Amino acid sequence: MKLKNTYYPMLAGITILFAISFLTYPFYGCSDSYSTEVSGEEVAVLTHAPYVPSPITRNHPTKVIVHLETSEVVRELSEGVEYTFWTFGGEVPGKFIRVKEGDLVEFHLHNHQSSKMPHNIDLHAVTGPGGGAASSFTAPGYSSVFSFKAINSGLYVYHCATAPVGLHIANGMYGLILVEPKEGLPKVDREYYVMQSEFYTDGDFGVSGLQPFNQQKAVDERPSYVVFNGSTGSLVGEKAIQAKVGEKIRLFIGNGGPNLISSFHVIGEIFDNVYGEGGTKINQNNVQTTLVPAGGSSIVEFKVDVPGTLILVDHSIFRAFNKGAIGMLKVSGDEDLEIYSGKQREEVYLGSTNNNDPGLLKATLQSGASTAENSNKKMSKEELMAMGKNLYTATCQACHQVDGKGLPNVFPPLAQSDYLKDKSKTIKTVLKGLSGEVIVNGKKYNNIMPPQNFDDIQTAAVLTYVYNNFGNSGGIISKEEVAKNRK
Ligand code: HEC
Ligand SMILES: [Cu+2]
Repeated sequence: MKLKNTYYPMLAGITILFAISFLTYPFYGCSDSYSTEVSGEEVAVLTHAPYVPSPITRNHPTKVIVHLETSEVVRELSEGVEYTFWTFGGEVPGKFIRVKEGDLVEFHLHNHQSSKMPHNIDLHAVTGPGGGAASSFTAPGYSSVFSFKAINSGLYVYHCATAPVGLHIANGMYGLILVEPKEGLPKVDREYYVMQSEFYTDGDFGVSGLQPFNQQKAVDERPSYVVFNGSTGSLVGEKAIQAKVGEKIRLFIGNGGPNLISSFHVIGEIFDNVYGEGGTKINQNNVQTTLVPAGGSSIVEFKVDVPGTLILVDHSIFRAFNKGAIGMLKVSGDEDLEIYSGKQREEVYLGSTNNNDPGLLKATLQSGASTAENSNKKMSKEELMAMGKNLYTATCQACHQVDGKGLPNVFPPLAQSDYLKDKSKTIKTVLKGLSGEVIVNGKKYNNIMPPQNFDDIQTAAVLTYVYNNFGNSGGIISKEEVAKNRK
């Protein structure tokens, strides 16, 4: 009798267990059941952005030993602009850490002996005081060790939380830790790590030299730079991330802040899946722009269907084009003309608005458009310059910038550009546009400048303006010279 009483609940228990594993089996999509017991030990392999450690294939939690070193280093924030970054792993953002739900993480935080500051680490994946910060305060030349169990899966930001916290974060101390759910994430072809953040420098965007941190700008939330992966060109040109047509891509996106929220968008692509705020559930399909909070993350997945360069931006768009928040994903492979045709034709369009609309006339005049009067009379250099200035402001400036210095890797400079030595080539560039590879002052560009719909006098005016500004050689481009190059 007694025996029966004890066996009965056990049997019931076994039945329930069986039912649970049967129910969950199809969702996990793998035949190996996941053990919950921690066994074995391994040392985590960490990666620098934009790379991500490989998916974890083991079917049991383990003890994972993580070694991460803080150091203070001078590196380029932008072309010709240096900054003293405080880092996790020698670069910004910090190294990517990948563990699995249920893992027991033994964390070794090392502070390089050359550091001037103590540092610690707050991992948002940790359940416990300060996310680990309370146990990891580490002076230069020391190490701290603490352990935590990765109870919750998800994509988490980690950062330094040593006072003054704002300063440690503003100087680059953040990164991502992925706690894979025990069933793993769905298989994709490529995974990349992209982390946005801002920098508050004394000099405005592009001012060269070693730039100190500016406390007032940080408090006012007025950054000079908003970047992906720690510098303006980190995902541009030869450093662009790559994919092939037909592949599924997963981006682990983080935002170190310290202040701004990112409206993360990929120009020319739609996110098939979004794991909102870096949680483990796909909570949206077919998303154009996903919000990434400061100190937060997002995971997006998409299939690339056609070749070309996709542009990663913060869609708070002046950050992208004027503060650096721009990156590239280059997709190679065969065209699919049904999904995207490319330009099919170009034809003359005469406009549907009334050409006598006073607003239209005013805008035309203001933009420096030539009039019949102008194109017949001989204009003085001053008149050319005035007209050219209007034209430059209304068109060229959008790409080549107010100071004529262009944007690194995207728009070449007109300021002291060696390209301008060849006047005929320069005139043709404005008349006919320019595309394909071009080298300006030793730097490679491969972009498109559309032809400018200017007549001879306008072209002469804007180029005279360019030649007499931005530290260029001076001189006059005459409308006769333009006419000769038009053909
Ligand atoms: C929509 C953006 C855009 C606009 C507007 C634009 N450009 Fe460009 N420009 C470019 C790009 C991009 C290139 C480089 C093309 C390449 O990579 O093949 C370029 C190249 C040039 C070059 C040769 C390279 C160099 O830097 O010296 C000149 C000269 C030039 N542009 C002048 C002008 C002038 C003058 C205007 C205004 C009338 C203008 N551009 C308007 C984008 C633009
Ligand atoms: Cu720190």
